[in-house]
Amino acid sequence: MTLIDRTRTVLTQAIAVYRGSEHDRRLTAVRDRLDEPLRVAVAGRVKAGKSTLLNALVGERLAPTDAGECTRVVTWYQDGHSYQVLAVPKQGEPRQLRFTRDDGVIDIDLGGLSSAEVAQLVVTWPARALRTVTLIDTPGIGSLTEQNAQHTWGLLVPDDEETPADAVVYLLRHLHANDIEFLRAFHDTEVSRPSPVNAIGVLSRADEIGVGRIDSMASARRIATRLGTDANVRRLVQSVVPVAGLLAETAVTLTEVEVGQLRRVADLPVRQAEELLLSADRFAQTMPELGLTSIEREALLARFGVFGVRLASTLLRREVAGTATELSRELADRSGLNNLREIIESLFFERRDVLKSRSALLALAEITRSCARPGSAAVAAGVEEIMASAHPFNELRVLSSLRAGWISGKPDVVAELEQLIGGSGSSTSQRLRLPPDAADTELAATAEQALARWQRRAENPMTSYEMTVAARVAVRSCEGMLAVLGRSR
Ligand SMILES: Nc1nc2c(ncn2[C@@H]2O[C@H](COP(=O)(O)OP(=O)(O)OP(=O)(O)O)[C@@H](O)[C@H]2O)c(=O)[nH]1
Ligand SMILES: [Mg+2]
Repeated sequence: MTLIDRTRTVLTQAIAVYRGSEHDRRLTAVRDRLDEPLRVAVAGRVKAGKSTLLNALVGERLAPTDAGECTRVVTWYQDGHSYQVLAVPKQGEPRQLRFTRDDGVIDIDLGGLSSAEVAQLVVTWPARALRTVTLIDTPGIGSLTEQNAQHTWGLLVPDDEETPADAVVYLLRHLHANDIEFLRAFHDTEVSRPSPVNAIGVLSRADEIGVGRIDSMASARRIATRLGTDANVRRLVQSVVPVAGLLAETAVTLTEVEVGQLRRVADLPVRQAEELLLSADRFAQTMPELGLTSIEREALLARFGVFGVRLASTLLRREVAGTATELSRELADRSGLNNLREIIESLFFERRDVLKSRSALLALAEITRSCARPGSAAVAAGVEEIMASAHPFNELRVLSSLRAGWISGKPDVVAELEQLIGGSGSSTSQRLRLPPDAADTELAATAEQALARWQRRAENPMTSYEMTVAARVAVRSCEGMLAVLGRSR
């Protein structure tokens, strides 16, 4: 039986046990959630660029950025057949809200409610990107009002309810003490503690790191790599990737008009263009012969940032990109968006079932702990049994131990172990460090070798206890891959 099926079975058993109680509805919701898209929250400090990045991931400018009441409300973006916005007030019934769309940006009318009165907004929007994931935009932590911070905190680290998000993309600008504290609390749960299994770090607003210089992304990549190997960070997130969110958002919503405006900059002699783009102020105010009004220039800066204008005009000048489509693709790539998408794919989507089961089992464990009923002990035992025996959870546990630095060994052995149990992605080729198009025979031969190697390590009396436990898990991972490869042949 698959992990999801086992989880569903124990949930069904729980629903029978708690029928007629206050937990009835909640358990049904937890079970339904197993089949719904993965829920990924975008979190981080105030103005870290969360909403902008969310828009880049969706491919539309849905989430409000900058000022406005709505940035202070937890907002869900989910797929659906029609466009609607629902407010869930803290008191009273949920109600539909009116919204308008201007230049692609949606503007929600809270209909007389203040942001403090709204528990959450649910935006239903037919968008391809939302078919596999429901994104949750959160108000910034450490924000203007203490109340806000508590709100987000409550969403991600609830005291009495299941965590609404299955995974989190955590935006870091510079590593801040609050960031660490926040991430710790989010991970302080049963399956693994602390656990980097469901969090990815994004070094956000990466273009600003090199003060908008054309090589800003390279600097950002170096910093992200360093952060990603920092022991404190590794305990909390799986990896840290740099993303220039604003450029990413603009790339995926680029218009022909904007490309036409950028061409004017691209057509300037290089030296003149460089001088014009020395600062945002210069770009906004000098060189009237450019043929762009100050409003147009301000608009370009707001959409691209200085870095983006520099990069995009250079790409056009060098004919790396000729059309809007080409430019959009090039900018999405260079902003780090494609890289982030790949990482979300391999660390979240390919592990969807494990993350879903994990959320459900944590919720169920909480209910059985807080409310005993005839039959609930058997449910609790069932949950325990799945958490202890299901191989994906064992992998997650080893992964967290590795990340916490509890398993020591030669660096290359530790690195191989981490990869083998799915630390960099759970596809067979990623685990075996082979290219994605490797043939099954090659995959199988490599898996056989890894199996033999890890069996020896597991049986070697000189291996430390922690490494022995981890080696046994690695052996099971190899056997699992071989079983799947055998079936497909
Ligand atoms: N240069 C640059 N500016 C960015 C980037 N991402 C966001 N911004 C700008 O930063 C400001 C805040 O962006 P948001 O996306 O609203 O940030 P947020 O984290 O959602 O903010 P709150 O919800 O208010 O906490 C906006 O003016 C964005 O245009 C980026 O990658 N580069
Ligand atoms: Mg926001």
